[in-house]
Amino acid sequence: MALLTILEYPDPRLRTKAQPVSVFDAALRSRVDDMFETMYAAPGIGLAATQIDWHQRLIVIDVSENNASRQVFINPEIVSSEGAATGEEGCLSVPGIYDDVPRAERIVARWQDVNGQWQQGALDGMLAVCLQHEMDHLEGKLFVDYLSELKRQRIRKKLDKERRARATARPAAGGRTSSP
Ligand code: K1U
Ligand code: ZN
Repeated sequence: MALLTILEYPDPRLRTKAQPVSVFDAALRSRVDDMFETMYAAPGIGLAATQIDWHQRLIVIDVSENNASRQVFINPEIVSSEGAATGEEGCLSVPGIYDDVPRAERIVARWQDVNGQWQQGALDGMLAVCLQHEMDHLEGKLFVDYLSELKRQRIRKKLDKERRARATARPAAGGRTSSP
């Protein structure tokens, strides 16, 4: 298994629209394992393939408290939705930022499993919110797109500052460090 790099906002690759998965093979199952490992390590409750720069319609989610309920959604579609639920969301591609996002409260979704079998289910609560968030990723959409331009500007500045601070504290591989 491997830990994958998660793209961070405003990386333009996060805006790529993902293509349908058409091959259900061992390589796909290995990719799913790597995505779960990366998601648990982050830590997070969901991860879309877009976030690891793989532009296929693949999502992993585990909203359990003990990492014991892995769910894989391939080529997901929302069949119907009802109700409105606005709640605070985070995103591994926008680290440390949380804000309110309007979502449907309940959804009926269909998707393929790792064997290519179609599944359908009625989802609510955190699972419904998380699947809607992850499906946005597959369209190249981020939760910050629901916020004002002013908030997005502030978020970009904050993340930029944090990235610069990280780069100063730990120079990139191959970079020189000054001696005391
Ligand atoms: O898509 C992502 O970047 C994952 C994201 C999913 C999500 C969270 C909240 C609402 C909607 C979608 C995250 O997992 S952010 C981290 C997070 O919420 C969390 C991390 C550890 C424990 C519990 C939650
Ligand atoms: Zn996200």
